[in-house]
Amino acid sequence: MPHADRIAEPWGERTPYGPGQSWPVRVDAFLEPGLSEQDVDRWVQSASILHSNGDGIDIAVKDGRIAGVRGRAGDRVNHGRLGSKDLYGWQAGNSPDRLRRPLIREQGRLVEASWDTAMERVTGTARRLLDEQGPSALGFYTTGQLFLEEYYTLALIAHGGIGTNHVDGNTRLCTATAAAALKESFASDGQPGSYTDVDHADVIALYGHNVAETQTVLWSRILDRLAGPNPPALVCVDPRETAVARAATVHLANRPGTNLALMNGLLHEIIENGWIDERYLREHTVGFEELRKRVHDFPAEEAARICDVPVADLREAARLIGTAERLLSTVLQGFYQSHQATAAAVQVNNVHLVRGMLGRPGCGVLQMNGQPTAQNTRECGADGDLPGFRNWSNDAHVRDLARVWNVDPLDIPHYAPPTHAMQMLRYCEEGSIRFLYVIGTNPAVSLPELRRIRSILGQERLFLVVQDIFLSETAQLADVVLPAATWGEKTGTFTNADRTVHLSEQAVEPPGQARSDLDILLDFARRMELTDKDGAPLVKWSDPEGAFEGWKECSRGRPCDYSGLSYELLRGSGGIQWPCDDARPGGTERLYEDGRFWSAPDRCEDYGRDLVTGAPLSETEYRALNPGGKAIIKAAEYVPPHEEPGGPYPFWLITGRTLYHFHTRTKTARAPQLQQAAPEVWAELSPGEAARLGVAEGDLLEITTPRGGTRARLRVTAMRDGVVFLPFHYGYWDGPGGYEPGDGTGSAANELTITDWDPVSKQPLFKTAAARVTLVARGDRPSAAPTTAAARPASPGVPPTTGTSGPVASGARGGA
Ligand SMILES: Nc1nc2c(c(=O)[nH]1)N[C@H]1C(S)=C(S)[C@@H](COP(=O)(O)OP(=O)(O)OC[C@H]3O[C@@H](n4cnc5c(=O)[nH]c(N)nc54)[C@H](O)[C@@H]3O)O[C@H]1N2
Ligand SMILES: Nc1nc2c(c(=O)[nH]1)N[C@H]1C(S)=C(S)[C@@H](COP(=O)(O)OP(=O)(O)OC[C@H]3O[C@@H](n4cnc5c(=O)[nH]c(N)nc54)[C@H](O)[C@@H]3O)O[C@H]1N2
Ligand SMILES: [Mo]
Repeated sequence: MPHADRIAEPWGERTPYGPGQSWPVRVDAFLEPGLSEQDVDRWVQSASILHSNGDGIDIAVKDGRIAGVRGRAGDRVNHGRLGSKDLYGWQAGNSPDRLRRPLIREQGRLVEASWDTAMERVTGTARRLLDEQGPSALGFYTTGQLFLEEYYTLALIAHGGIGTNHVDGNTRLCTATAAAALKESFASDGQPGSYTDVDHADVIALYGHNVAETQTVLWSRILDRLAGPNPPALVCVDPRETAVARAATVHLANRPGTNLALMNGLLHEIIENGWIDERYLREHTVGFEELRKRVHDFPAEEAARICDVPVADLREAARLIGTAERLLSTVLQGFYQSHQATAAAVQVNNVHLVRGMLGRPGCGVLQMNGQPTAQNTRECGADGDLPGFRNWSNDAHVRDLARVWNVDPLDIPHYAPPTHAMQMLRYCEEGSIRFLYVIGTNPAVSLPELRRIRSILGQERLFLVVQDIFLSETAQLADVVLPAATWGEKTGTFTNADRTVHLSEQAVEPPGQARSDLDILLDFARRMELTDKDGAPLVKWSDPEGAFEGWKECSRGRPCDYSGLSYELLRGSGGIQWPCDDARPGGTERLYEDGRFWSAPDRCEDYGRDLVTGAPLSETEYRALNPGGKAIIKAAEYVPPHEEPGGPYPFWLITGRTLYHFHTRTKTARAPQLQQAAPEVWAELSPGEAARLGVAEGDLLEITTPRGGTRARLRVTAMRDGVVFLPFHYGYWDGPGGYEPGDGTGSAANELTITDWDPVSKQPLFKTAAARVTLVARGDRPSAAPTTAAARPASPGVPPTTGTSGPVASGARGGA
C-alpha cells in the first residue's frame, strides 16, 4: 500500500482540478510497521475524530486490535485522504496506560474499585444532593468528542430527568460562536455551506482559520484547486504567517482583537462600491439600512489604522470579495475566541447576505466547527441549547420537546438560557453546584486562568466525576474516575462541520473494564431511577441504534432533520448531509437554496441579542424586527478589548494549535510520530520583536500575564510584530515531574489567559490578552517546534521537521 510521510509532508502530493470538476481520489493509509494490507483481518467503517472535517476512515483490525487506518475513497468529504493526526493518532487507543477500571478517592488517593462501587458513589451523591438541594446542585460538563447517541441520551437525562439547567459542553470554548453567529443571522443553527463549495468558488476567504493545520484534508482540497486551472483567489485574515497566509492572494495580518473593525472596513468598501445584490437584500433580508449607516462612516483608512494593516491590502481584499462570482467564506477560532467574537463572525454572514451569495454552488458560509462531533453536542442539546434547535424561550417548543420525551414541560428547565460553562464553574466556585460530571474534556488544561480552575475543581466540597480514557490532569482531581471506551471500541454516528453524518462502527473490544460513554450514561439513568411522567423508564433505549431512532423522532420536522437516515443507509455510504427526510432522502447539500430561513418568530431557535452588549431581544422585539421570517443583517460597532497591551504587559498574547497535536495531547502525545514532530512547548515572536528584546531562536523565555507565567523556547517566525503566540497543547500529565502547576514555570498556555468571554456566545477569550516576555536563559539549541507550517522559522538554519515514514526512528527529532 502506498504510504506517504504525512509528518514531513502533511498535505501530500497534489491532484489538481478545475472549477466545477470533481476532486480526484487519493487514498492515504498507515499500518502498523511490518503489517501489509494482506495481513489485515478486516476493515471497519468510521470517520476521523481529531478535528471537525469528518474524513471517512476504514479501521484496520488485526488479531482483535486496531492496527492501522485507510482513507475511504468513496467518502464525499475526503475522497480517500487522511491528515497526520488521523494516520498516526489511533495508536493512543492501544496505549498501555488506558484507564481500565473505575477509580474512587479514598483518603485522598485514587484507588481501583468495581463499577458497582464507583457508580453507587456517583449516584448516591447525585441522589442525595437532588433531594437536599434540588437539581441546580448538579452540573454536567461534556464535550464535542462523543457520538450523537451519547449526547442525546445525556441531554434527556440532564434536561428531562434530573431537571438541571446546568448542562454545557467544551463546545462553549469551541463553536459557541459559530452557533451564535448562525442564530443571529438566520435565527437558527445549521451550517449553510458545503465542502463542495471549494470545487466551485472563485474566491475563498478564511477568517481566523488556520485550515492548513486544523483541517489538513480541506486544505489539500483548496491546494488542489490552487494547483489546477482557473484557481480561486485566497484572502487570509490572521496575525501569523500560516501556510494559508503564504498561499493567499491577500494576507491581512491584523492586530489581534480587531476583527470587527476589519469586517466593518471590508463591508464599507463593498457597500460604497455598490457590490451588493439589491434584489436579494429586498426579498430575503431585514436590517440592511442599519448596516449601511453603521459602516458608512467607517472608511477603510480608519479600519486599516485600528487593525494596523496596509489600507491598500484591505481595499484589495474588499475588491476580491466584492467582485467574486462564487464566494466561499470560512471562520474559526481567530474570530470565535477573540474580542467581539459573535459580532465579527456575523459580519462574515453579512458579506454573503449583501452579496446574495448563499445556497448556490461555491457560495457558502462555513461557520466552522472544531471538534469532530461538536455539531451533535449542539443539535442534541448537550450544551446550552435544547435538542433539535428548539427555542428555550418559546413555550410551544418546550411543550413539543416534552411530548417527545413524555415528561411534563415544567420538568424541562427553561426559566433562563441553559447555563454556560464559565458560569457553571463560577457556581462551583461559589458552592451552589456541588456535583460536576465531566465527560470527555480536560478543563484543568483547556479552560482559561488555570490557577483558578484548579482551585475550583480541587475543592473538597465539590464532588467531581471524570469520565475519560486516560488519567488526565482533570481526572487526577476527581472523586470518581470512570473509564470510557472510545472511537473504534463503540458504535455511533457523528456529524462534521458541513452537516455530513457518518456511522462509526465498533472495530475492537475496549480495554479492561472500560465501557462506552453511552453504556455508562444508561447505567447512571437506571441507578438514578429516572422516569417519564407515566412512571416508565425515562430513557427508552439500551443501545446506540435505539438512541439514534429516538433522536430521529426528536429531530423530525426540525432544521436538523435526521428522520430519513438510518444505520442501514449510512452503512457503506460516503456520508450523508442533514436535513434528510422523506422529501430529501439523499440529504441536503446546501441550506437556504430557496432564500427561505428558519426565522419566522414561531419557528426560530433564538430571538437574538444585541451584538455589542449581549442583551437578549424579547419575543415582541423579534416579531417587530423580523415578522416575515427573513435573514437578519445585524450591524455592530467596534469597541476596544477589556485588556489591551501596555505598560508592564506590552504584547498581545494569542494561543492556538499545531498540525501534529490535538488539544491537551492525551491522544497525540501517545502516538510517537506526532509527539516527536512537536515534542515541547514553544513561543513565537517576529524577527523585529526578537531583535528589540535581544533574544534569539532557542532562547528560553518566560511569558507572563496578570494570571500567571509559563516558560517556552523561542521560535522566531514571520508573524506580525507586537504578538507572542503559544500553542495550548502542553499540560502536565507527561511533564518532567517535580513541577508545581502555577509556580510560573509551567508549559500550559492557559496559565496566562483571562477569565472573560464574548457577551453574545459566552465563548471564552483565548486569543486576546496582554503579556510580558522576558529572557530566562540563552538557548543551547533551536526550538523543537515544527518547521512545516505556521511555526516555520523566519530565518534559515533551523533543522526541518523530520519525517517518520514507517517504523518510528527514535530520536528522529534531533535534540528533542
Ligand atoms: N492539528 C489540530 N487540528 C485541530 C485541532 C487541534 O487541536 N490540532 N483542534 C480542532 C478544534 S477543536 C478546533 S476548535 C479547530 C481550531 O482551528 P483554528 O481556528 O484554525 O485553529 P487555532 O490555531 O486555534 O486558531 C486559528 C488562527 O487564529 C489566529 N488568531 C489569533 N488571534 C486572532 C485574531 O484576533 N484575529 C484573527 N483574524 N486571527 C487570530 C491564530 O494566529 C491562528 O493561526 O481545530 C480543529 N483541528
Ligand atoms: N489557550 C487556549 N485554550 C483553548 C483553546 C485555544 O485555542 N487556546 N481552544 C479551546 C477549544 S476550541 C477546545 S475544543 C478545547 C479542547 O479542550 P479539551 O476538551 O479539554 O481537550 P482534549 O484534550 O480534547 O480533552 C478531551 C478529553 O477527553 C478524553 N477522551 C477522548 N476520547 C474520549 C471518549 O471517547 N470518551 C471519553 N469519556 N473521554 C474521551 C481525552 O483523553 C481528554 O482527556 O480547548 C479550548 N482551550
Ligand atoms: Mo475546538
